[in-house]
Amino acid sequence: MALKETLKQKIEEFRPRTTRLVKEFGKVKIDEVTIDQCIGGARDIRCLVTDISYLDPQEGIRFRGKTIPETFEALPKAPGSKYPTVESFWYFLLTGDVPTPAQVDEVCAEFKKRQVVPSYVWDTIRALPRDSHPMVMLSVGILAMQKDSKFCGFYNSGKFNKMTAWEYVYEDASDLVARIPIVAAFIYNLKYRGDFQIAPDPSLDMGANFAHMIGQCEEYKDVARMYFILHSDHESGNVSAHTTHLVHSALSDPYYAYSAGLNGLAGPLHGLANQEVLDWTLKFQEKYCKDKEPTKELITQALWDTLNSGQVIPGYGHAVLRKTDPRYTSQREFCLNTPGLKDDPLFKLVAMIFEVAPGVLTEQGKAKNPWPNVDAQSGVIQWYYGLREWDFYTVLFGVGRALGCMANITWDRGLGYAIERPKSVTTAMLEKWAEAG
Ligand code: NMX
Ligand code: MLT
Repeated sequence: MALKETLKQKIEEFRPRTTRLVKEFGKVKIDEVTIDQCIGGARDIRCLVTDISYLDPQEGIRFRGKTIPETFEALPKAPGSKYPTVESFWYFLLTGDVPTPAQVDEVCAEFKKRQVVPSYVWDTIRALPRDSHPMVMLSVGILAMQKDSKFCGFYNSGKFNKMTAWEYVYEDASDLVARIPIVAAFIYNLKYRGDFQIAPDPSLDMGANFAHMIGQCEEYKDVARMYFILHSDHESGNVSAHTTHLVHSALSDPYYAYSAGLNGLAGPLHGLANQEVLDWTLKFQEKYCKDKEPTKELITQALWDTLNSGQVIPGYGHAVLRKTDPRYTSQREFCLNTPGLKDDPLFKLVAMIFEVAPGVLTEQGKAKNPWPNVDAQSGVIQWYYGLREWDFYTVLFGVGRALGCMANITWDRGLGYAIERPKSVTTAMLEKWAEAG
C-alpha cells in the first residue's frame, strides 16, 4: 500500500482512541501547575500529545518507540551504506511501521516528483542581502512557497472538511520535506560558493543528493543521512516543534507553520547552539592554545571564563534530559569509527571538553543537567568534512527537524486537534494565590 493510503488507514483507526479519551476521561488529571512553572517556561507541564517521539530524561529520545540504535538497525539501508535513507525514516515517523525496501523506493520516487522548487523561491532568496543569516534565507524560502499551499487552497475552496483536511497537510508536508534539502543546498551554494549551483541527481536518495548538491564527498552521504535523522524530532515541547504545532493549530498551513518553527530553531538556546559550539571551540583554540596543546586545565579555565562572563556553555544542559544526549553519543561513535576523524585535533578537543565541562557545570551548581546535548558534537563532523561555514549548521538542523514537525502536524490534523490557547494570569493573581498558600 502506498504511504498515503497506509497513513489514511492508521489515522482512521486511531481517531476513536482520542475521541474516547476526551469523551469518557476528559476530566482525569494528569498534572498540576505551579507558580515556578508559570514563570519558568512551562517546564515539565504535561499538556501536549504526540506519538511520533518521546523523550525520557534518563534514556533520551525514542522515535516511534525505538531508541536511536534500534531505529538505525531496523530501517532499510541506503545502497552500500550502514545508514538508512531519510525516506525510510519519513515513512517510519509517519506510520510507526518499518517500511519494506519497495515502500522506501515508492517514497523516493514520490520525493523526486515533489522536489521541484518553484523558481520564485530562488528569486526571493537571492533578493535578500547576501550577508543575511542562512536561517533567515531558509525561513524566507519556506515561507515563499506558501502561495502554492494545497492545504490553504483546500481551506479557501469552500469545501473544507475536518475529516479530510489532513490529506492536504500531508501533501504540503511531503512537498516541504522533499524540497527543504534542495533549498538548503541552494543557500549554501549561494552564500559560500559564489552562487555555483549543482542540479539534484534524480538517482540519489535525499541524504546522498544533499551531499552531491553541496559538492561533498562520498563519505558525507552518510553524514547527511545520519544528521537529518538524528535531528528530526525531540517530542513536542521543544521550541521548533511546539511553534510549528502552535502556528498550525490556527489552521495556518505547513509553510507558515514551519517557517515560524525555523525562526525558533534559530535561537542560541535552541538550534543555533551548534554554531555557537564551533565558535566557542575555535575562539578557545585562538585565545588559549596559540602556541600550546589544549589541556584539561586550560579548558577548565576557559569554561569558567565563559560562565563568569554571564554566558552559557553552548552544547551543554537541557530542559528535559538529565544524562548525556544519545544523539551526542551516536555522533561521537560515528567520529570514533571514522578513521581520520577520530584523530582530528578538533574532535579530540571536543572530546576533552566532554571530560571537563560536566564537572565545571556541576561545581557551578546552576544547570540541572551538566551533560552534553546534540549540538556539542554535530559541528565538529561538518568541520572535518570541510563544511566550515558554521553559521550554516542550524540550517542542517532545520532540514532534519522538518521531518518531525511535518509528521507531527499531519497527525495533528488527522486527529483534529484544537487551536492551542492556554490561559494567562496576572502577576497580582499569582501573588494572591501565593499568599493564600
Ligand atoms: N551553561 C551555563 N549555564 C547553564 C547551562 C549551560 N550550558 N545550562 C543551564 N544553565 C543555567 C541556566 O542558564 C539557568 O541559569 P539561571 O538560573 O541564572 O537562569 C540555570 O542553569 C538553570 O537552567 P536549567 O533549568 O538547567 O536549564 P533550562 O531548562 O532553563 O535551559 C538550555 C535549557 C538548553 C536552554 C540550557 O541548558 C542552555 O542554555 N544550554 C546551552 C545552550 C544549548 O546548548 N542549547 C541547545 C539545546 C539543544 N538544542 O539543540 O536545542
Ligand atoms: C531539540 O532537539 O529540540 C533540543 O534538544 C531541545 C529540546 O528538546 O528542548
